[in-house]
Amino acid sequence: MKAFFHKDQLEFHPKFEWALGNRIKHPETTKRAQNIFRKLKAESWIELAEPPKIPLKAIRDNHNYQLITLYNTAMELADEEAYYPSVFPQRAKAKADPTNINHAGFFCFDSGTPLNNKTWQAASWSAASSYYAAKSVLAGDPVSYALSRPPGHHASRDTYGGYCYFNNAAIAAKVLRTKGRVALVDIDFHHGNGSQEIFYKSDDVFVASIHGDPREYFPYFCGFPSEQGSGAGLGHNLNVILPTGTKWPAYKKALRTVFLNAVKRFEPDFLVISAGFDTYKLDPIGRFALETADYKKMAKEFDALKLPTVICQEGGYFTRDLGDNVVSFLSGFKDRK
Ligand code: Q9C
Ligand code: ZN
Repeated sequence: MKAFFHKDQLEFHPKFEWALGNRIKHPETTKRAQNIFRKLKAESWIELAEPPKIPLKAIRDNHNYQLITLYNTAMELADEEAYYPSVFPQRAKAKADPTNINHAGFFCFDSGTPLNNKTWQAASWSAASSYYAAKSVLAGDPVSYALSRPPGHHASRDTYGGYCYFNNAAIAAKVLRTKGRVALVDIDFHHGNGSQEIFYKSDDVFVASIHGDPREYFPYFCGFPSEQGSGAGLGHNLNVILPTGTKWPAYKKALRTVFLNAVKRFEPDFLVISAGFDTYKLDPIGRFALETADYKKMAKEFDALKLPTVICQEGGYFTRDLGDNVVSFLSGFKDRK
């Protein structure tokens, strides 16, 4: 199985985030990616591959040029400087100017997702990892993994937040959709609001997310079962909420009876998995209670669909066990090749 990762994804070091007025250490560290990389390297059946540069068009297919311009504006920040917007215009009259870093708040929806002079570099290489993972699947690989860090599922066409800048899974889904119907399933602890928004009106991409209750957890404002898509996309969006503390037996039950049944009914040709591991029992942010071995069991449920599959890394913040959790998950697809 190929695993895509580019070293420059490590150049970005968010230092802190604001959590209810407190300055806390940023959970989305380079150590996360390094831990995953080290564990992948130890597995002989995993082939690490460095992606080439992503064509700008592949980013622009998913994101407004203003968002790209903003990240390029941030490249002019001094080393060690980071921009955290503190003004988030609501229904403002003035037009946003993404060449002015002080307008970042127009595109940003939280206080945990800083911009600095390396954001563009890391985020575009992260997008490249998932873009080429999707390309490899189109070229015949049954399953590919993208070590996409920074993560992506909270980023929409023109907004960033939740540690996400470009929606890596959506970029992969758009590559695959040129050749058929795509199911994008999101198993991160948090609702994948960006992916939902990007494909909300699409009838050829089914988006399903299984997550903690948004009334209690990020992103708070979406991820409810009533959000089912609109226009041609009506019925092609699914949100499943599980209670705090959920363990594998209850997770599996929801996965089989609701989640996977809906995916099968859609009859997809390809599968994209937004794979977050903040559902882990020791995760400092997520509040489910899955164990390392559960990720292999979960992967086998997806593997049984027998679809060409792209797996994109999302969250997971208990760094010590993150790589083990990723390898456990990927091993559930091992029999296919
Ligand atoms: N003090 C992903 O998992 N804020 N993003 C949490 C914790 C945002 C998580 C606050 C969590 C975003 C990709
Ligand atoms: Zn998450």
